[in-house]
Amino acid sequence: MILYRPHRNELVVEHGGRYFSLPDESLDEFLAHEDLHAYLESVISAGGRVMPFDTASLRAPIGSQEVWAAGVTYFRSRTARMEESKDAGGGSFYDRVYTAERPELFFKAMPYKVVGSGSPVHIRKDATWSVPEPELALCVNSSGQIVGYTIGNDMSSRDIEGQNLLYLPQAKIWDGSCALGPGILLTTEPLSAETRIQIAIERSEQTVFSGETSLKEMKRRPEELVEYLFRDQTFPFGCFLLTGTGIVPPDDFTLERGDHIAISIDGIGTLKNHVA
Ligand code: DO4
Ligand code: MG
Repeated sequence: MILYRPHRNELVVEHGGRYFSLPDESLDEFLAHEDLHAYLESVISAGGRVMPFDTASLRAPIGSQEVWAAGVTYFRSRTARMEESKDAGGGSFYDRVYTAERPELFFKAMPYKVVGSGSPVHIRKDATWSVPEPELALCVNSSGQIVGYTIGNDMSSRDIEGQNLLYLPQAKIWDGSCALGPGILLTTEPLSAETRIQIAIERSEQTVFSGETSLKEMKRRPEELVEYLFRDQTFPFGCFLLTGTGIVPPDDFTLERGDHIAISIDGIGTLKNHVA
């Protein structure tokens, strides 16, 4: 697991419960290593350990990478979008993209807009129906190889998206609308289809929504999404790609300021954010 220690702005490798510092190395440089795993082994065997540190608040594990997202990759997402856009006649678009060969991919965030675990996410002031979208995020290097995984929150304004499909960028992009973390699980092995994605939202210490899905519910393969994203597009520093949500709260649910959102993915950890 690669973590970003916030105050020192330092990359740290967590391995077997111990922390190994990578001073003077940015995530951009780190991801550029041709054989990342051999490099990691050399870091670990060279020692250079750091003391355990407070992981309650971490910088988002991102350097200069753009963040992109896939949509309607789970049946649950298709159904929810069809419902929210039915008055605007958008329903069939979601059904069609769910079954189409080409996936829905959209731009989500510049790195400076991404928050890490422990930092606040925001809801739009002009939105009335706001939800978190818990998603597996792929960490992809500049060659288009998936080198790791993290957790993403694709915060969304469902009322704005439902009014008109052309409002999608406004329903998806604003300050504090994307969270990534807590760290990057580095592996070139695909994650098991049994991997669970879970979310719990607490308000005044009560759980007001919880949900769960697993990667076997995802209709598209991660490699397929990456292949489309890299068509005629270069990412000199690599990129992050959120793979879509399979958990949608009931239609009467909207986030409120002060809510605590915890998103967990087996093998990766928990991304925690409160709504500011
Ligand atoms: O088409 C709208 C976005 C869908 C999305 O973000 C998702 O399915 O996760
Ligand atoms: Mg999404």
